[in-house]
Amino acid sequence: MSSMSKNARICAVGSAPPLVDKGLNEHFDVVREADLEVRGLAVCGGHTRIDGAFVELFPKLEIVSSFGVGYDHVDAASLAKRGIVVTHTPDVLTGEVADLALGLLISTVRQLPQVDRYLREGKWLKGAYPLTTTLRGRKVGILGLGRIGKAIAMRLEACDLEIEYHGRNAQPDVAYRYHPTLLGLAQSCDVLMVVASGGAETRHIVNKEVLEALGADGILINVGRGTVVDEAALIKALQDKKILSAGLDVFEDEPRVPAELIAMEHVVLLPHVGSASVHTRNAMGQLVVDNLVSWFGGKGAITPVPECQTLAASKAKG
Ligand code: 8YV
Repeated sequence: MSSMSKNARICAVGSAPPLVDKGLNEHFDVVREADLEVRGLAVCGGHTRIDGAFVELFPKLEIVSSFGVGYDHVDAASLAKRGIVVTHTPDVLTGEVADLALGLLISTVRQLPQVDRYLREGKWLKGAYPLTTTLRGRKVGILGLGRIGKAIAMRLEACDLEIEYHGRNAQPDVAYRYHPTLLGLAQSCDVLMVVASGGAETRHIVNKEVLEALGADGILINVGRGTVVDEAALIKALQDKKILSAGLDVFEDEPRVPAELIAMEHVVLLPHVGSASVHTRNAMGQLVVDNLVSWFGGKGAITPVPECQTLAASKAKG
């Protein structure tokens, strides 16, 4: 790496995985506290909101390299206005999260964790596990047909399932039926697969009305962000049997999960593990480092977030 980047001071925010720590230390002068000379942030997890007020602590800041494809903890629009580029880690986790989403759907419908517990508790010796509901004949509504949504759709097609979707816009190159409203999608489907990203725009859009529209056989799967679903409304819908079940990898106030959900035997709950394989987390971590290395090597950002793409292109030095 050029001496140019070794001279750049980077502040590591949150708990960086070992590979990120190693990469940062190899290429940069790394600190853990705000410092007037910091030119880049490496943001890995944690609950710090990276907004205009936070970046005032770093007057020389040029780039924020964030771990994860979702970046609802970063106010990218306001940072872009200040001339700070934000990057994230798309693509490298797409297949992993899509695999998990399919697994979670099958686990929820066929009750795999419950069936596993049944065997371990010795109950099979006394009789067969009760018959479950099925994936056969179901129609899946995808909320958020981006990179991950499309990878999930591809897997659902292989499962011979009908697919429809809702998002900001209809996508002309996509053959699945588009619903201009989320309620319309929920009325038409009996599985709602939430892949949408977080933030003010999507907060609680999956509400009581949407959940009830799925019907008594309805299944909610969420691998996007917990804030997209009104969790209190979901708990009520499950308790009142307005929907059948839910498979959740994300929650409103992680890592806190409501006791009401934990008490429900018929839901499947995962601790936000969508991208959590060694392979994929390493690829994500490498991209956090690579964005900084590329930037301070004068080659621009590799994966700027959409709000910063114009800025990143105009600032690319090489
Ligand atoms: C990560 C995710 O677990 O990429 C995302 O947006 O939600 C997950 O892949 C998370 O970002 C790690 O903090």
